[in-house]
Amino acid sequence: MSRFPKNFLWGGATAANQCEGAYLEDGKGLSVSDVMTVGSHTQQRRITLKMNDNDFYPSHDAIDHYHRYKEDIALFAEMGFKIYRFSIAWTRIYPHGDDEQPNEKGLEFYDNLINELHKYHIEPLITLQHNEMPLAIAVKYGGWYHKKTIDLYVRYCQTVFERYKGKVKYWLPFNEINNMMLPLSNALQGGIFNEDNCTFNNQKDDPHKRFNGLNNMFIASAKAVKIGRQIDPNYRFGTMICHITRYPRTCHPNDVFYVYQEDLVKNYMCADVMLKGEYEYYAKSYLKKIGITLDLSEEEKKILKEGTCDYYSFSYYQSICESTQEFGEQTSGNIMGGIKNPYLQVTQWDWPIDPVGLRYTLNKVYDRYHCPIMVVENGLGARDIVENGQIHDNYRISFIKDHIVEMANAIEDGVDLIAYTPWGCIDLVSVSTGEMRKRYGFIYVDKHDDGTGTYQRIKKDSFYWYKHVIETNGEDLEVEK
Ligand code: BGP
Repeated sequence: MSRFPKNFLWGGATAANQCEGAYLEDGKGLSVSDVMTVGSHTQQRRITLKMNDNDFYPSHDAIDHYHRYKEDIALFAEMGFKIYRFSIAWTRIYPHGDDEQPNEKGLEFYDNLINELHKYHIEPLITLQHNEMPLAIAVKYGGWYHKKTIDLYVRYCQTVFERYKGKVKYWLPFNEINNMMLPLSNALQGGIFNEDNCTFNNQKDDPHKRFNGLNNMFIASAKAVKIGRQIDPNYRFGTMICHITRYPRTCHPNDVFYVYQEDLVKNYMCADVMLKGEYEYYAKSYLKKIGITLDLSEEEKKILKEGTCDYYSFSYYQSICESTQEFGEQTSGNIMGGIKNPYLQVTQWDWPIDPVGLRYTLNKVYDRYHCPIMVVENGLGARDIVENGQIHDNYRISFIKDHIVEMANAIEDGVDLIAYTPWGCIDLVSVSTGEMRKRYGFIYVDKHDDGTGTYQRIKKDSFYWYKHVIETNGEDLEVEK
């Protein structure tokens, strides 16, 4: 008997800027991602604000999903997907953010995509901002720091909520909103460019702007949720948190308490605002400590309370260790790394592999919120080798298998886990490095870091394996081909 509930939503996840390409087609405007150059594990991506002829910008063509979505969705359907997480590129709907009318061609594209999903009974799960803010909003208004951006975002949401009414149930207002706790999210998420040229990991930071930008995102999310529910009472909204599970590196009480506070601020502060509708005591104390005053009126506080989310969703790739003491060896990770955990292996990109950390996280989160939970990103970024037209990615299978086992354990623990959408179910552009060679997919795409390739799609061994997992509702995790 499977430990997963009968209606468990198995699927996969992507984001428009990392897969669609067609970056100026059918009226689309430039997004903040369109000005990020390619990088690598050792060379940082640059954000150039004005595009240079000599630079390569991977989002421009990506994997050409814009023209190949039918083929891609047919492959997802063949694996048996019940749900597909994708993002709407804001710049296809309002190319500059403040255009008078929405761009009909952009709306049509997502009409077609959603209809294609319904053809195969796949539930859409839509992210409304996944690193796709119109660049024009960043340049003209200063991104999320400006209150005007709240209205522009809410108008964009209202447009798509009305257009796709009755066809969509699950929405995510923002991808990994808590990344705004870190300076590297200024440009890509906040649309806050404190300098013309910078690198992804090293941006000039003005914490006052960044935290007020985040505050404006909360208000925008709550307003959108309120309006969304009026448009279609069946809509369900979720948080999307980049959950970096943390362990104290030693059992020294100072380490334990330090990590406890880090965890509250970095992992829970944003979800608390979006699910409970207010800044918690520790969040107020933290902001005070770092000298931030929020521009948050009484009226806006009321809005936060009225527009809380229905479920908790998060990305989970790895855990980190932290300490108040100096430790030499470090590891990388999604958005941030930490002290090396001696008990864990790492991926080729130096991210620790920790399936039990997923069970631990699911339990902690459920204990706190008691609402349905979705794991909307998880997976292994690895180099794949094509041999005689085949990709034998047993390393990916074992990574995902181990995480599925721990999700099943968490369900047995009593956690209300309803969905699993592994990241990059089809190979796509990496956000941290801009590479193609860092592949997550069950489907290989013949596209390379320098932009060459045929775009041919090839089913990896993990494709057949995941299909079998879905067929058996997670009961049989052994390799089948
Ligand atoms: C998350 C982003 C995704 C995705 C993922 C993997 O932070 O939401 O867009 O890219 O990380 O990261 P990377 O692409 O850097 O391997």
